[in-house]
Amino acid sequence: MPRILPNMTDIYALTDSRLSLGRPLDFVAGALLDAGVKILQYREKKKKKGEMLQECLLLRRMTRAAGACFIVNDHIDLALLVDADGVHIGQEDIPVAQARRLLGADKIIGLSTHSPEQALAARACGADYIGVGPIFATQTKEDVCAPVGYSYLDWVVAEQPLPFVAIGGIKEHNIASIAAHGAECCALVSALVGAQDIGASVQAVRQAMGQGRAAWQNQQEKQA
Ligand code: TZP
Ligand code: MG
Repeated sequence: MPRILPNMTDIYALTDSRLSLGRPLDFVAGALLDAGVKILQYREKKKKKGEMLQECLLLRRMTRAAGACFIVNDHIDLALLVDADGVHIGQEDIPVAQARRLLGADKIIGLSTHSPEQALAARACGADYIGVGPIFATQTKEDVCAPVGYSYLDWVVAEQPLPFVAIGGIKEHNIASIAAHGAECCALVSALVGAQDIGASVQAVRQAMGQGRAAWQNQQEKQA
């Protein structure tokens, strides 16, 4: 039975200090949480472990106070040390089965996937949710694979039961379309932490997503 990722709807925000317009993490995370974001992932690729630990402690305090889920990218040790809700790992990181041995049964493990084969494997090895993408081209991730577009997303919506989050190049102008393909949760990095007004950006993204969801639900009802 997959663990339930709380709040796996709506917006999944990721940090990236390099895109945050020089603003400190507490400001950026505070703006996201004040705007009602309920899943926050700490994702920093270039920092030293000691600084990352301090930042994860800060985000654990802030997410707990806000009733939000806190996920750490890549670093199982940091997730354990700060009692995060879980980790998010990629295809080339420590495999899910080994991550599970370290994390125990109660922590959430998310796995990035780029193909139906990887989604099926994620389920078989006990991932709790999958990342689906990159849907569109993105500058945010180094070593990113080619965009998977809507074809993989449509397969995931139709064929696989794990909770999932769509990711990669998702912004206010295209999120309605992703929701209209059946995605309930979208991960955004640059569109949120890089916004001048983070709260306004969350609201705009949420509203566009709501329109896409309504279109998806209409279409489902017509087909029923
Ligand atoms: N995994 C797949 S694409 C991506 C990650 C972490 C980066 C997404 O960033 P953005 O700025 O929302 O395109
Ligand atoms: Mg990784």
